[in-house]
Amino acid sequence: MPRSRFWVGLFVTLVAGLLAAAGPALAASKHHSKKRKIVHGAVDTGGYWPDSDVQHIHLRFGPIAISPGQNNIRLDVVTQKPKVDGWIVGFTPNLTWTNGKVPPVDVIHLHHAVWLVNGHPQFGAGEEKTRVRVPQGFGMPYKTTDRWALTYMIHNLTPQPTTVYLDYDLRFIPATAPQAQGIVPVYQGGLDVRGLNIYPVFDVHQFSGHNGRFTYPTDDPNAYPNGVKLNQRVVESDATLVSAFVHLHPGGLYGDLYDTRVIDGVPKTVLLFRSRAHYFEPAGTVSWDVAMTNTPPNWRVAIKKGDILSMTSTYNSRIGSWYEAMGIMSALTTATPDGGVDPFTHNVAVPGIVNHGHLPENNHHGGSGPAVGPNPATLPSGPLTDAGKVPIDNFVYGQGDLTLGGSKVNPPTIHQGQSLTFVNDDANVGPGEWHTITSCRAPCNAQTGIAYPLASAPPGRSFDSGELGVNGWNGPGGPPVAGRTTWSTPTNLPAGTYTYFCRIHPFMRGSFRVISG
Ligand SMILES: [Cu+2]
Repeated sequence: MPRSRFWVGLFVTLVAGLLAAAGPALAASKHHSKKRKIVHGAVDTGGYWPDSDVQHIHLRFGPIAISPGQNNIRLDVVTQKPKVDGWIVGFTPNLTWTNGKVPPVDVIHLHHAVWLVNGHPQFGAGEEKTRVRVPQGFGMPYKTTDRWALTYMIHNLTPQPTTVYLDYDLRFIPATAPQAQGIVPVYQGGLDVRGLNIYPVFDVHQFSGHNGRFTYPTDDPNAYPNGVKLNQRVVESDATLVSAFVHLHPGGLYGDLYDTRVIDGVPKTVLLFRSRAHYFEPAGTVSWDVAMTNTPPNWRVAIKKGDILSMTSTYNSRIGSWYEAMGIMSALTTATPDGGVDPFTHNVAVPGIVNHGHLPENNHHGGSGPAVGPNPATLPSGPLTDAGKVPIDNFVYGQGDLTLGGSKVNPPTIHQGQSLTFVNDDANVGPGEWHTITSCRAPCNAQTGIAYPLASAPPGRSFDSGELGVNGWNGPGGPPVAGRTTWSTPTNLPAGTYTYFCRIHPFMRGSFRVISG
């Protein structure tokens, strides 16, 4: 990325942090009281570590060979680490080709990557590429003997193989540096609405929830069937929270961090922070052209032993369905109390700071330009195939694919009450080429991009097959695959022409038709 934008972003972040410091609710950590100074009548509680105090270490994990259409989950040991003990005070993830350029997000997509340190999630990255900045005075302890691993899912939206690296820029302070003196250690105490899980996802169905918004787990009565609330954890000892932000997927609006404490025998819950999705995407809340908000650098919240921290994540359910969505909260916390505001006496849920600006890899939005094929509604009916099968071979739906010529483009046709069965013959190619049949609003034939097509369809006409494949993570049936290679259309679809796409490879489009009688 151009350095100038980085500096502008950092400057905006710092200014926003100073503005936020004017709020009365935020108190300095006692450890850094010597850094206090008066700014416009308010207490300046400090910002991020200045550039002059930190080393910039650029690391690359890879090369990672990406097969055609890949969408699998992998776990690897990471040897690309700092060479000396010290403190990590910043982390900026990216995904690059071997030449260092960043692939467009509609070509190669970083679904997620989580860096595990000694078995615990420490850093994460999604396509929103949130940059972690640790407030000045704090740091994540690092030892050369720490064992690093990476679990990641990189998604090739094309049928061409490629090679990429996961890049990460560390802001680092060696243990021997003078500014390392007195650093207060902070640790990742994050939350996930699906708990600690190799593939923590849930589905958001269009029109679910309330008033066009669906909050997980609140709006899903079956979120935790055995009663264990995966979205919360009990605080084990008094501590201070110093940073928080959330990871969402397109469609996501915000993630909330709450604290519940029993006060005078009555449990009370307060919002600690709402991390909002700030979309640059012209089409709205629908793509990875987004940045999250993170807490200002002077945000300090005193939490107590026995508190219950919890989170929810909220999606826009008016505009589409969001399959395999996520809600993950990063929260840095001290091990022992280091000051901070009591959230039950003061509001700490201050507005966040937009983490970065628009990224050029999100420039291709789609939805216009030359159509990938004809409008299926205008096509004559294809073969009448009640209980028939449509094979999927080499990224093409065998009948009704919008890219096919001749009569093969015509929608396979069934009678109402019957169903058409799709069979993914690519499921076992390489590490697996997994496809979906997902309804999209007709005609669904515009150009592919990060914002098109969307999993939207009129009420009663939506469907999704899941990822058709059998060998997922850890063998048969593991995530993200559905554990089967076939899917049959619902038998209750009203008469009409149905358009669909593959969520994994959105250039794949097709249609089928239901007729009455
Ligand atoms: Cu596909």
